[in-house]
Amino acid sequence: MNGTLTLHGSPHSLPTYRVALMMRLCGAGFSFRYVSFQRGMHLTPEFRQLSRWGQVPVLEHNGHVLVQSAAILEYLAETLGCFYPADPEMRQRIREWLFWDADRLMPPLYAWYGVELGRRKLLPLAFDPVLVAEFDRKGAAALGILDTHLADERFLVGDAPTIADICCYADIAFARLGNRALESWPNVICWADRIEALPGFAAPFELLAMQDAEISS
Ligand SMILES: N[C@@H](CCC(=O)N[C@@H](CS)C(=O)NCC(=O)O)C(=O)O
Repeated sequence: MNGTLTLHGSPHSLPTYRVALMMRLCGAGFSFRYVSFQRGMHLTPEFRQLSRWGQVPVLEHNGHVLVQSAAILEYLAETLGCFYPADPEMRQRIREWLFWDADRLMPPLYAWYGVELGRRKLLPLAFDPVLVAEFDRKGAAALGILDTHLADERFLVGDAPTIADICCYADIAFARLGNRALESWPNVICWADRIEALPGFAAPFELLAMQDAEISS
């Protein structure tokens, strides 16, 4: 691969983690630029120029500026040639998982992390119990779908890990950081173990620090 990869994001950001994990599992070194929400770095004109919706993650590569973690995973899969089978049918199924994740899995599971940070007073967040019950209902429904699929499959698409697995796995990692044990979904736990056994795997805060860093392959 030509050119350097620069990831802008935060260790507390689930979508930042999935992009970092992808590069790590592909053995691609990258520079990390920490965007501190606490210091309002995502609101600065410099950052807004880079990220048109003002969100992390942003990946810079060879003059390209990429946003939206699932789209970044597709770009990296093509560019680095990993976790992406060539078969168009399989790519279609992978894309369907990426969209399903953004719609159904990531929102409630990431919300659990926010609830936990608020509960521990690490962030000034407080959620109405009705809202938390809704996160629980939606999270359980999505995990149930994942668990049923994984009852007979080792990975989400085909018999090897793809970007669909990396994308959805990040939600599991953050659900656990949100103090959810997930024992009601045993197939999800076994699948997560398989991802965690991949060479180069690193957990969110092992991979990214609260400061700029050069992360080697
Ligand atoms: N769908 C986006 C979600 C990105 C996202 O929600 N980023 C959050 C941090 S995890 C953010 O930048 N929030 C700041 C804001 O929206 O002002 C992706 O997958 O990249």
